[in-house]
Amino acid sequence: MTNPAAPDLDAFWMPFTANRQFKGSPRLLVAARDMHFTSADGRTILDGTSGLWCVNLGHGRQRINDAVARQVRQLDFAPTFQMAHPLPFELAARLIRHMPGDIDHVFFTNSGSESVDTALKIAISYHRVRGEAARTRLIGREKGYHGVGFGGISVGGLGNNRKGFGPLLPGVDHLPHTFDLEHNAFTRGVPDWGVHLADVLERIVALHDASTIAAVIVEPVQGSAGVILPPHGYLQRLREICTKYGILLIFDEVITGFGRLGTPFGAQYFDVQPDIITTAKGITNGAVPMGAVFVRKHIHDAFMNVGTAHDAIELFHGYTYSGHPVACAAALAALDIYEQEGLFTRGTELAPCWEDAAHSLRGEPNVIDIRNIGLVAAVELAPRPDRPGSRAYEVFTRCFERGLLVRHTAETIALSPPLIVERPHIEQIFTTLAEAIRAVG
Ligand code: PXG
Repeated sequence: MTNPAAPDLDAFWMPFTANRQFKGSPRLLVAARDMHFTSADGRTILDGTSGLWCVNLGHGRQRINDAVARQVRQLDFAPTFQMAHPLPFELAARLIRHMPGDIDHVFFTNSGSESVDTALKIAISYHRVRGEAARTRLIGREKGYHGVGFGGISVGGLGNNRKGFGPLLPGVDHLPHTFDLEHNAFTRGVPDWGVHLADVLERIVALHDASTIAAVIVEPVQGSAGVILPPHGYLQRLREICTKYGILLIFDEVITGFGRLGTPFGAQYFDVQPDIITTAKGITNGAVPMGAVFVRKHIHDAFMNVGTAHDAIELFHGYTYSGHPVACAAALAALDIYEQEGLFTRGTELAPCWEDAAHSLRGEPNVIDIRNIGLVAAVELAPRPDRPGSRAYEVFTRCFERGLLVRHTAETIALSPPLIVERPHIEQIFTTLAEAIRAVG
């Protein structure tokens, strides 16, 4: 019989992974509870990253597990195309109570990538049903990560995720990113410098004409690119320019949603009203794949009031698993926990302690920047001239050996623990990380 802790590693083509390197020295996780994983060799690993930014409530939540088990026994699947079951209606009605402003409808997907493609399609289609069919251009941002669909990589701004895949979507332009060590290194929270970078949107509008632009999509805080924060006033400025020209503003909140910043969504943290919000990850606490796209009233209304026949399908878009019963059951149970345990806002309480702990790493060898917001932090390391990225990778492996899971991309170590994190965990995270940085230095 195959040992489940030591399977044959060959056939699984791993995502976003150096497969050959990994399979030479694998790191396997076999169990998880609350703040910790258990590794295949029986060690306890503190989860400093909520899995991949998704297990916001901590691992193995009984309420979610029970709900999933019950649901799969009662109704494993039901279609939502011209048919339905009660759960997505119940879930949608409850979710929109936590959304900012007049966001009042939800389209369900299965991942962040699908949420992004759905949002981009809704944006283009919205203008079309209103008689502005020329508004098809999409504006993303350098260093943006919007998943891996062709829509998402087209508006995304990470070169490695784009360069291998041909010409991508036509009619896409990009805002500049806001990463700047010269002005903003070691800023606590949101930096002061850089609001003028939002004004580049005016130039993009002048270049293409507003009548051709459907939407601007940004992450309120860029996650995958290594935690890049919007300068003070930057998102407000984007909002003003979008409003001025009738362009939809999409916030991709796959990471910033569900309490990560200490508010239910990033839109509330920054007090900026987007037209569409894309989500995934924390919606089910990562237990079952699910995503959701939230839209403001006027967007949904535009599709319902176009004057087409009552029996016409309003949007030719959807997934077999949109509103899947098991995903809905997991999301409803997760929502109970967010609400009952106050986890949408717990980040606000812990943020000062988290910020101090993160910035205590200033002065450690090769640390050239530290960034933080809510329960997110990033430590930027000086690249080795001959092998960029190798330092962060070594810090990551050393942390793992010492019982801490961190995330590394290029020269950034990113941290985003479950929102149930306690002060001793925070201390352990940054002590272990500091030791690893010194050892690798
Ligand atoms: N948008 C944003 C803002 C994301 O962060 C996606 C879309 C895509 O979601 P799916 O569910 O299709 O993967 C994401 C995903 C990391 C990391 O460590 C981040 C993501 C995924 C995996 C790793 O930075 N974000």
